[in-house]
Amino acid sequence: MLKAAQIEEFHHQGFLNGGPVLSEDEVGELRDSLEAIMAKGPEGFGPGETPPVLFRDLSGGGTEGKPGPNPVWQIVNIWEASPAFERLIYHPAIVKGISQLTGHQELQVWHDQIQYKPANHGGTTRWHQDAPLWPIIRPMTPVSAWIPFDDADEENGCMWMVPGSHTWGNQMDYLRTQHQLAQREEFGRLEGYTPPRDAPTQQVAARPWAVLKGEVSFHHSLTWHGSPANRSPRPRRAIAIHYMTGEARFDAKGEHPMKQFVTLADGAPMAEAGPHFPAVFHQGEPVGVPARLRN
Ligand SMILES: O=C(O)CCC(=O)C(=O)O
Repeated sequence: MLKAAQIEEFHHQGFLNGGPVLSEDEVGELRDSLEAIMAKGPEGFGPGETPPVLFRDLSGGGTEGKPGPNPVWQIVNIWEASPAFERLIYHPAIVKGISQLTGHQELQVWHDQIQYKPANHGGTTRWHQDAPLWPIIRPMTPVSAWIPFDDADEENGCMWMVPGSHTWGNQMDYLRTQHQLAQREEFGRLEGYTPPRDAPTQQVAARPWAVLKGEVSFHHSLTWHGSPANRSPRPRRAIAIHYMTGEARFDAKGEHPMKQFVTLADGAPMAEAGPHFPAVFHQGEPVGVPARLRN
């Protein structure tokens, strides 16, 4: 359970460390499962296996389907390919935290995504906001959980955040003008933006956001965030789990890799979108891990 002061901090800053949620053993199990999937690679899934929805290098530096020299491996819906990750999306402390921060009693998974920055040459995740990248969901999905499987710090490419930026609206056009920021030394140098005059936060003060392995960090879907390159000898492995509230409706105009699984009419509740979007919180309680997945 999050305390009232933590919830207040989240609403003020747009992000929050919710504390440890995974034991060493649980982190170890998730790492093993992730490494097994990395070893298979995007093309390594056999006919009887369920692949993740996307498995690609996000850095943009590759050609002809090959990764670039500084990859950021993105695996979307690893939960569909790994029982350990499927258990994780139901984690009671995580879904309770999302419920407290959104004030919603019904929650579903929108999608998850691994971002894996390999040791020594991991790439950059450019400054962005999440919600504008999700145009098939209305209203905007409010809060995500981010859990690292390595201590994530400035050296291995932890996320950076801008406190208060979740109150400034959709600023993706501005953030795209800052996509040259890639390395740790320069990542905080956002320039040329003035927050709306009536916004509670008037400074653009980017800061590194270190999170220990097995802790959960929550961020609002409009909080400015990104993560610089990993030049350290340690990998930086993490998952973001993006949740939807019971308010979410399908917007058929937009495009998104998850759209292929939605067969709803425009404006229909995403609660009816089917098995790729599992319910994890119902009537104010965690749904719990399905029986077939219990150890
Ligand atoms: O893992 C990262 O560095 C970035 C994750 C991210 O962009 C997100 O959780 O929305």
